[in-house]
Amino acid sequence: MVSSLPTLFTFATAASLVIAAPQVQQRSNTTSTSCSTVTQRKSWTALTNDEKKAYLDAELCLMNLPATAGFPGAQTRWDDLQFAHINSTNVVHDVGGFLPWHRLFMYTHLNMLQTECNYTGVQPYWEELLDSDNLTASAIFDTEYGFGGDGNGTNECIIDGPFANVTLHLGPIYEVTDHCISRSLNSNAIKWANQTYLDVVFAAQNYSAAWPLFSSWPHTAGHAAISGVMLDVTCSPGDPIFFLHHTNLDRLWWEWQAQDLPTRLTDMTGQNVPTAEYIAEMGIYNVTDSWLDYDGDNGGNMTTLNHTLSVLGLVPNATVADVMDIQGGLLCYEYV
Ligand SMILES: [Cu+2]
Repeated sequence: MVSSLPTLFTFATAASLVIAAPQVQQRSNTTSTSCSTVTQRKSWTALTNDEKKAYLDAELCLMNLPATAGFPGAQTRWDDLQFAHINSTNVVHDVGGFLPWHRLFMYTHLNMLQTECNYTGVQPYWEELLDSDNLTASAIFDTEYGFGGDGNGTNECIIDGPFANVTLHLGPIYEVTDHCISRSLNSNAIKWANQTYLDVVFAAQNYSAAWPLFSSWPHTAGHAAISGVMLDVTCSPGDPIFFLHHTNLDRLWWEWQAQDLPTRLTDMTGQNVPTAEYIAEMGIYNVTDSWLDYDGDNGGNMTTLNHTLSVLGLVPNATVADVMDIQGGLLCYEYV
């Protein structure tokens, strides 16, 4: 038996909203290429220490590169990446495009590591299932070959590992403030990543049934288990664990898709606008009509394969169709 759906994220409503409402960009056609060299994505625990170090160093590189996108409040490339999530929050969560957008966001992050920080390794994921009985023993918290451990003190700042001295500039929510990477490990929340919940998710027969389950259980698990910055619905990419967590979610979605190919390469649906309840609970902006005019779904509130996915120009806009297949051309990877 599984318990009822957990609340996705909880936090106080932002006192001041200083970041502009979502920017929209015209879609630029993605050049279609074929997938010939398939790259691998591996569990963090499958990397050698040297490979782990290379990934952690590349993340630090992005955190130290100056911002170039012109986003308000962003000082570093890490901030630029985080801003694309912050400013997209209300159109990429609690919607059908949730999984496709985050798939493109994982691609964006890896692309920045490769092109701006000379990273040549694989994208790792956090295999949360394996840590669902013993969160604090996870290898991802290693202080040398991992992301450091729990937060400490009233601000819950992390105090060890490669990112202990990192200053984030965006957040909480839509605010612009300097703050640390905070965590508050929650061993109860990681249970939503366990086999009991995965079995329910994988039993879903279509995307309509599956996406809310992915969102509620394996998705919430990692965010709430790490907590702190990771529990901030807009700013969670400030903690580099975000990218291991969402790559794992992407892996799970792909495994679900792979259970019924090719049908699930085109199975897309869901609302384009989060529920009013979700918007109020999260304290995020309402979605404007201009978004619905622009998003590729002809003004309707149902996500289609034509739906536009934007990371605000960090990589060219794509459509949902462009990311349905992880070896479709734009994307070219496999999970091992
Ligand atoms: Cu997100």
